[in-house]
Amino acid sequence: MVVKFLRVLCLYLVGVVLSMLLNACGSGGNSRDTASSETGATSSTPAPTSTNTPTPSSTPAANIGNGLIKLNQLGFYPNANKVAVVPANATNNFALFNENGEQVFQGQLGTVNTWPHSDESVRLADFSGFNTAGNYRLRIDGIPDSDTFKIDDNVHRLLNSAALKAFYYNRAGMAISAPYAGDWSRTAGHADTEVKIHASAASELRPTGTRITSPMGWYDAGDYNKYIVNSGISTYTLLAAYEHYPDYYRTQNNNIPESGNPLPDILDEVLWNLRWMLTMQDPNDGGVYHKLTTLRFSGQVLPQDADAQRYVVQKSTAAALNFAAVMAVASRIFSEFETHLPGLSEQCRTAALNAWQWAKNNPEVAYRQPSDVFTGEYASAGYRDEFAWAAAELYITLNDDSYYQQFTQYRAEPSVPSWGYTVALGYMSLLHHAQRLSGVADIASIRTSFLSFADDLRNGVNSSAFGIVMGREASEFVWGSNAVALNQSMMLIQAFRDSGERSYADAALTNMDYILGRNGVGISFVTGFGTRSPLAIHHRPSAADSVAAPIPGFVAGGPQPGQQDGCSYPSALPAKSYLDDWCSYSTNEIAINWNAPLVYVSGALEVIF
Ligand code: G3I
Ligand code: 9MR
Repeated sequence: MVVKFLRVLCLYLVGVVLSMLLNACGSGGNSRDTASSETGATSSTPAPTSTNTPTPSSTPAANIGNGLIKLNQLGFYPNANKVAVVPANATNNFALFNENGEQVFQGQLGTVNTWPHSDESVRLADFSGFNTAGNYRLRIDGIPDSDTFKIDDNVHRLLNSAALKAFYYNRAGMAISAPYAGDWSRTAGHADTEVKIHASAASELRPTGTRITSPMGWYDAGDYNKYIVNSGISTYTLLAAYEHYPDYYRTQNNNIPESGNPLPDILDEVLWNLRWMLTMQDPNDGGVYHKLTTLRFSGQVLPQDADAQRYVVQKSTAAALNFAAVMAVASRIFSEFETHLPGLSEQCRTAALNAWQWAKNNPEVAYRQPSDVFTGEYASAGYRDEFAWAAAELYITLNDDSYYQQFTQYRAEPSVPSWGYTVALGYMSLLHHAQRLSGVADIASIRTSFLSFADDLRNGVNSSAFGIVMGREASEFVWGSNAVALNQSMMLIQAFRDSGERSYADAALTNMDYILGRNGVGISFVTGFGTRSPLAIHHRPSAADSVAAPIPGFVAGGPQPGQQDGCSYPSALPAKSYLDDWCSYSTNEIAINWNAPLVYVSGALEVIF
């Protein structure tokens, strides 16, 4: 750990020194040395192999450059909008240079506007009109050139693979081995074959201390626990990615142990968690345990060294409904693969129905953290949104009108989904299946509600100084703010898919630019991707291993002003309150429900643009 800390410190210092040097160069004009250093730094991006999968680079690039010009550090699609944010005091003109140092485009900066969340006055450089593939830098007199970026048809393809691969790296109960993980291989931890029933979960047939087996699943985040509520939205989002873009995912080879079997890799990944989720249902009554956890968070150790007793804790209404919704979706998707997975679809269907029934009989069972348990809570308040979502999925899968009536009973207007508020996921599924729903479904009203919600998101771009959707309200900067941005994009993509209206897809892309550099701190928030990306995520496997670079493909939680971890932050501003340090679990942790929309959105953009 100490060695690791020193390595990261060294890299950081190298970065600072380089950055100072680059600043010095930049202040005297635009230097070609700056350009070559920055080009070198992009080698942290995993390179494609012959199987088109990312080869992780375990030597992190030093975070160089100063990012004064903020843009998507991976780049842009030829046929899509291309925008950078630049300081307000820049001169009026900007130009684009190719790798040979030739100017290929020039334009005028937009008007000065202030983004309140970072208190920055900025102008936009819009070079959407330039669409030739290649490597470029943006130049403005008086400040250092931008990072080198690409204009490329597949600019987010490797990111999409890596974001999905991150789930593999977070698998519980499996050795992560070298052929798939390179330097990040590790031995298995958390077999979860001797999990105890916690007192809060005791029943007549399973009294306190009963041992059950509940293996597999993904670790939730930087911690090693497994939570049903958060698995709900995460697993659903990956299933939806496949359900909406099956052709894209069928051809993706992500170099995981199951690659090459009859299932697309994304479904193999989902299965690892789905099989665990199935074990979380009490077969005696259909209820679902809220979480599988140690009593306290482990130290900064690898999975195999975190061996405290694990428990399943209390059944809850939210867990039952998240479970029911996911099982309903899984049942319809895995019915396509009956030969490879005989009986799974039916098993999921029965599991969904039993959980739904439990929730109907127990509609208000809140999760209350027992006094001896100190890990994540995921205690959502109010379950109408989960009832509506589960009802929508059961209606689609079973084609039974009574579940549509249930959906209408619980339905609320859509909003950006999160682990605690999932109603929009029901809308998303209903819109996707609109063509094959029975006559009882009032698709016109679902569409009207959804598109009006999407219009509000899309219109955010016009009033944003950064030209992005994220940041319509300061309240969007919550714990996991990057997932707010990504889920906004996922919603906009639904509006695009339903209406064919291109401006929704354009708006979705602005938030991907935000995640990858056009943001308050000018970094790419995804490990291993971009010129400057997080090195010290709050992720136990990344922190406790002997590899300098963090595991790639994880999106950090992102800036938010809560600072609940008590670390020392550089700023209190919502969009700048971010710290690339293990200490910062409230801005620099990673989580499955944040990575899942990264997968969905990056894959969708690859298909759309
Ligand atoms: O709902 C209120 C809202 O009404 C209020 O306006 C707002 C003001 O800050 O707060 C909202 O509550 C926040 C809640 O998330 C819902 O967004 C809390 O402040 C915030 O502290 C809470 O953060 C959660 C965090 O756990 C602490 O409980 C995150 O959403 C959640 O993603 C995170 O999840 C953890 C797990 O517990 C453990 N595993 C790691 C994982 C990621 O950090
Ligand atoms: O590591 C924990 C992280 O996964 C959680 O999201 C976070 C909030 O619940 O808590 C982290 O654990 C911290 C604990 O809450 C307080 N002591 C320090 C722990 C991290 O080092």
